[in-house]
Amino acid sequence: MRRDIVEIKAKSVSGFVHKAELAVLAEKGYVVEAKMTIYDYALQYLKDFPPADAAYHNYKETTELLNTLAANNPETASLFSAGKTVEGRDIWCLRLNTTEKGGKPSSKPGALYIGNHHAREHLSNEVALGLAAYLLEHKNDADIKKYLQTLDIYIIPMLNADGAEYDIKTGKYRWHRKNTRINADKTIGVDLNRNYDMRWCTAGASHSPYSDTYCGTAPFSEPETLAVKKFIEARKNIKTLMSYHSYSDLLLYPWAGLDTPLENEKDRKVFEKLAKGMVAFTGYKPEQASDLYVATGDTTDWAYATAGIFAFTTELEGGGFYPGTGIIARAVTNNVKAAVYLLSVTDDPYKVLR
Ligand code: 0X9
Ligand code: ZN
Repeated sequence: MRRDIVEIKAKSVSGFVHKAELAVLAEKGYVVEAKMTIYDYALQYLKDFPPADAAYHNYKETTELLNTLAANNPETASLFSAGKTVEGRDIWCLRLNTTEKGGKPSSKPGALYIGNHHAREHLSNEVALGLAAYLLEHKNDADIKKYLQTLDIYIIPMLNADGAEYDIKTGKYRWHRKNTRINADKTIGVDLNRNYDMRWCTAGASHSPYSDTYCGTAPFSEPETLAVKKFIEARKNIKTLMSYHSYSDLLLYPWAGLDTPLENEKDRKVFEKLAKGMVAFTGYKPEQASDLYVATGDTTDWAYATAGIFAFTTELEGGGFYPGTGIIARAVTNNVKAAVYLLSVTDDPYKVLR
């Protein structure tokens, strides 16, 4: 007999049986109330990075760190949910602002940093978390203090929390990019960086659900991108945005979906100047996003076109999606400097032209 009883209650038992045993038990009059494969049972307990990459933060650790940062800095930080993912996880947003907390509007110029649009780009969560930790650790430095007092800073480190968890949940990386929407054909995921409503799905994106660049059934069909849309539409004060991705050592600016330069020459010059200011710290290559490849429906084109936000994509370093833990400290240090530079111009990005 292949049975392993784990728990005996008054009217039921739970444990492990070989699937062939189920019929034998049924014959004896037992009723199976619930069952799952031993594989699914094990999955419930894995859900984490491989041991060598344990320094990366999974969703639970990300949530805990954000809560700790907010709890330890109540005069500066507040944590709130910007919406829910497909699977119902909270999309956490840490706000740094010495006067307004939570969802309360602010008229101070705003900056928004987002990580982990793409599931397997775990370094992007680390950089966003590292930025949050740095700003709070240095809250009494003269320059940082000024930004915390005069700006409205938002950090959403793990937009695609479902995808990030899905990528690690077997204990081995799955190379997953998209969210975890179950599509009509049962394939998994929509590419969140093709789901924004800007020239949606007209180039560099696919209508095929199995594609890694599947744009979804409609613009903003996904709760994660819809959360960003609502977030930005509710906060007209946001002037700058950084979306962290990996990997290519690049700093990209609109257009992503058109291979011609931004029509507004003044804005194009601002983008170029700001990019130059940031890459001085990272050593990344600044270029128009479409120089990498033309792709429509990304965060930055939409944010710039609809809200006039100076929105950038950073393609972090590391030479791969899983560059190990050794890269984290350096990537955080340099990208924090670039992010602080972006804060230094958020009050009036056009000042770089003067
Ligand atoms: O393709 C993307 O969404 C980004 N690259 S990634 O390897 N992280 O997936 C690039 C987005 C910028 N847009 C364009 N290059 N068009
Ligand atoms: Zn990406």
